[in-house]
Amino acid sequence: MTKEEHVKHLLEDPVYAIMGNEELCLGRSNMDVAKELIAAGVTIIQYREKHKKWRAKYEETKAIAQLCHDHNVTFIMNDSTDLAIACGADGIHVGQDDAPAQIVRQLAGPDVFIGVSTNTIDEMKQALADGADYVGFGPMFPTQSKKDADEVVTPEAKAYALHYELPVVTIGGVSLENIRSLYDEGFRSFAMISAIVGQKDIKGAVEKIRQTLGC
Ligand code: 3NM
Repeated sequence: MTKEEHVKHLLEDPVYAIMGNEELCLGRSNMDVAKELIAAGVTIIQYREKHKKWRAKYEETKAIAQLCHDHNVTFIMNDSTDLAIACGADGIHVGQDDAPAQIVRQLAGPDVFIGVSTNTIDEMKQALADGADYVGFGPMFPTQSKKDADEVVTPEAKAYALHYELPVVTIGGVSLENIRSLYDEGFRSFAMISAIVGQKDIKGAVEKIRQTLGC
C-alpha cells in the first residue's frame, strides 16, 4: 500500500486499534489479537509492546505485518524505527521522547507513514514542521492504560487540533460511552486500547463503536 492509502484509512475509518502489552489484551497473544482485529474489519493497527525484548518483538511483528499486508491493513510500529524497518511496518508512531519525525523520515524513507504523539499546540506545530503525516492527540480523558500519560488536553489545544493541517487521531480514555461526544465536537479518528483489545469480544466492541458513530 502507498502512503496515500494509509492516509485514506485514517481519514475514512474512525477506528485505530492499538495492541500489545498482553496484560492490556486480557492475556491473549499479540498474534491472536491481530487476527481478531482483522476479523473485526479494523484497517489500522498499531503495535505497542513495552515488555518484550527486540528479538521477540521482531519475530512477532514480522508475522503480524505480513498478516496485515495480506488483508490491506495499515500496520504501525510504536517507538522503534529499527524494528519498524526490520519487520516491514507501514508506519511508525513516535512519542515526544522518541526520535523526532524528521529523523525517523531520514532513517525510514519518504514512503513511511509517520505519526507523532502530541498534547499541546507547540507539539502539534513541531510535528508538522518535522514532516509527520498525522498526530496522535491526547489524552482526551484520564486513562489507565498509560501510566505516564500527560494531563488531559486543554480546551485551547482541542480547538487548535480541530483546525490543524494534518489528520488528528484522538487518544486516551476514549470509550464506547464518550466517543460520540468527541465525534460531535468534530474529531473523526479515535485510537483505543481498552475499549477494543481490552474487551473480551473484540469484534462486538468494534461493531458497537461503529454503530455509535454511525459509520
Ligand atoms: N497514548 P486507552 S494515552 C498509548 O495521550 C496512549 O498520548 C496516550 O489507552 C497519549 O484507550 C494512551 O485504554 C493510552 O485509554 C490509551
